[in-house]
Amino acid sequence: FVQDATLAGFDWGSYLEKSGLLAAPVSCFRHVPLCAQWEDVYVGLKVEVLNTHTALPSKVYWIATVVQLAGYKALLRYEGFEDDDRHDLWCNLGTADVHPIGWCAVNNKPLVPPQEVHQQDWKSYLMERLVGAHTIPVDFHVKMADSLRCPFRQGVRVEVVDRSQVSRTRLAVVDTVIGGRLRLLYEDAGLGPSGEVLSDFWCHMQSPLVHHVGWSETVDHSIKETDTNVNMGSHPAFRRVHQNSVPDQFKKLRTVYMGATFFKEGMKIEAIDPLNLGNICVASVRKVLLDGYIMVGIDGVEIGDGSDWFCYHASSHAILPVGYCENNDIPLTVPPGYDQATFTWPVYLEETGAVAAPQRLFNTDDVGHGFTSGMKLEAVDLMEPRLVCVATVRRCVGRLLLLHFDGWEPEFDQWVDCQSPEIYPVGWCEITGYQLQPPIGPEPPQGQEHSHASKKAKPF
Ligand code: MLZ
Repeated sequence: FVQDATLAGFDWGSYLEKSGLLAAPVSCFRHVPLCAQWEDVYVGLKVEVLNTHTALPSKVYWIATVVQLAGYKALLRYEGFEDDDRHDLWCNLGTADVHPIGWCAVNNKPLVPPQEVHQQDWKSYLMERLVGAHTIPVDFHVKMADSLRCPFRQGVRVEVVDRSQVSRTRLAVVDTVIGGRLRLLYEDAGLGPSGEVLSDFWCHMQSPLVHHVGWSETVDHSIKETDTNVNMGSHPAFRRVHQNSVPDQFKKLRTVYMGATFFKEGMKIEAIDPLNLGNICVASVRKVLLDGYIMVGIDGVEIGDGSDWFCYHASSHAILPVGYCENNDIPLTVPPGYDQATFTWPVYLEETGAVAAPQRLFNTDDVGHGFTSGMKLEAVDLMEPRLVCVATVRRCVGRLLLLHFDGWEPEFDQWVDCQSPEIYPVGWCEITGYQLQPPIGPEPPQGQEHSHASKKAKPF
């Protein structure tokens, strides 16, 4: 079920107009291009933009005002149309021919008003309109280009979670990089009859699931031994000289003190189920690794051999103190045999003879992220991490966001961290050239759900 939004006729501008024009601002996403510049981007800015209302054969420009912002998208109104919104156009500020005021003069480009606008004395009209007007920063596009640079190339080796067994990592090689998102090929994934890779994994370079070569050994995490009988040599990503990734290429996690008061094996917690990201479950610390990492198992559904444990860092948003769901009005997924309505932590702890992990070990700091429910964005479906989809923030609880994929059943909803590198502003796919998955089914997104979803794919 993979689609290309542009080919499918999806257009963010008209979609937003139908759904209430609310989108998360670029400044909410710390890992994306222009995040730091975005405090200088607001409604009322004036820019010079390609004039599409002209019969002239050559490129000409005209001045326009930002009348609406939605992620990277700006709704622009050409100077001279005053209150007439019929010619407004959505532009992507990261890609389009949009420039600061003065750019045409400096670059010798003609400023020509739209045909429909009749005004004799443009010079004095503009002078009057431009006095005191603000424009986008001069280095906007330079900053854009800078931030799209990425320390990963085809052929770089990493350690990444093994999608066929989530408790271990596996060596993989970068095949493709788009917008900082990596397509990773496991070193022993195997090739099909026509040379296609049988198993791959996508994640952002800042994802907590990807690490430098040697990481697993360093923190005492299990890693799959590469099956040397599988030869990937005929694939382009493997023909390159392999270059091992190093710690500097990855995001530094906050250092945690692991003294006598750290997580201990057997302690109870609440945790996001890595295979059902919409569920927060009763869970246990199964093993304490090094450098602040722990292995977590979901109570009552574990296979028993540890192969379904999942590694979370102590600073992860995905592990929560006992009582978190109750305090925040989130339905807690309880172990089989328990009833959500009657489950209580004190009784459960007593029955299992376990203790709750102390509250202070968790990173539940409210970070003041700026997301609110109803905001649209582009978000990775982490169960199928190649897909970046049209999504809506459904709830905000502390640093957690519950994301809904437009057009899909609520079963597909996922809890993510507000600083997840796998969520992007509206228009990010257009800028990076990543394929966007449009909402499925007919358009109207106004709150109501449709029922076109197929069954949830598991695992991943
Ligand atoms: N194979 C899956 C794709 C689901 C993608 C959902 N993205 C929100 C299915 O069709 O069930």
